Amino acid sequence: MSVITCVAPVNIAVIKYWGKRNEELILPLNDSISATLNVEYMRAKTTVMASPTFKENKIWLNGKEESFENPRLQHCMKELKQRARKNTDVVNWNIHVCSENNFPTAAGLASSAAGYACFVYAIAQLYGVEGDITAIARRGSGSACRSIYGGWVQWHVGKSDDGSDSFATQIAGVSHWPEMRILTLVVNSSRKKCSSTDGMRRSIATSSLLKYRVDHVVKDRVEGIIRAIKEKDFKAFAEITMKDSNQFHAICSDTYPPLSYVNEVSRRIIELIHAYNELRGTTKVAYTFDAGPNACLYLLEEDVPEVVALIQYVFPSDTERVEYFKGLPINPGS
Ligand code: 2P0
Repeated sequence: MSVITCVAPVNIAVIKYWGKRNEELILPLNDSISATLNVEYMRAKTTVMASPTFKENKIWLNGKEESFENPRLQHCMKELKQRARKNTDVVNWNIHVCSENNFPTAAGLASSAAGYACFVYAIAQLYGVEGDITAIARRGSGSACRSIYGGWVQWHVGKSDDGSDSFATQIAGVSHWPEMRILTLVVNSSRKKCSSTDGMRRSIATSSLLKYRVDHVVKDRVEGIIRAIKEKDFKAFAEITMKDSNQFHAICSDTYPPLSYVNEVSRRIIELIHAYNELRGTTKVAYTFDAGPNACLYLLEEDVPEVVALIQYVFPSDTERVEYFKGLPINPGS
């Protein structure tokens, strides 16, 4: 029997991934950029047991047994086995996997990113896989490749048809911008109506704005935000982050039938942040929204107390169901 337990945090994209050019290989239409949270906060935890006595592979997610025949799991397993260190008996044993998230699953809070990053990392440890594993995590869920690293991470679109150059690299480590914090406002923790995978498929089929973004917008934003991160230019970073979030949700509206992930509370948060930045005379906070109504705020440590107080005042949690996690220092992933 061999047992291993790993944790992997969620990542919050500032340049969004939305749309695949190859569904089977999970190859994106554009580069994306994110920061990986501190592993103490929102994370997946996965235990993998391998034994010659196990009769079949099994997986439990948050205590509920799921099918191991899921094609994405199978793709990851196939690649991990191909890359396994030779002469490892454990590769031929069946495995039992238990994975749990300490935050709402499939509520637009990057649960699949943390889950697949953790699954791939744990089995890579078990099999003695060496070298880059981000492209393997990508086969589970695109955004999972970014949760393999801590700090600031870029998932490269790649040019090849086989996906060999579509992997993630670290732009800067966690210690590069130690004052940065992420505040997560849980507006609604129920499961989203349309999964990211289905939503992307629909956007590719119907949204001309998505094509415009890929052809004319993202490249400059990627260059601009990498520069802003490297120079720790919060104002430039925040502006690109908010614009990219807004464009992603504009693409959702441009999709037919439209995708609607943000809600009235999300829109009030957007207005509040712009009003706050105006009042402070400079950009102090950036919002970003993924495929759900929950807001992620990027801000610097010195502004956390005032912004948390403001959020509590405007959205008392008992009436608006806006909870907040504490300020999140961005630390290395597993
Ligand atoms: C992101 N999202 O960059 C964007 C922003 C949602 C909005 O990555 O189909 O769950 O498994 O590759 O990774 C969600 O996409 O989709 C996502 P699949 P995934 O974080």
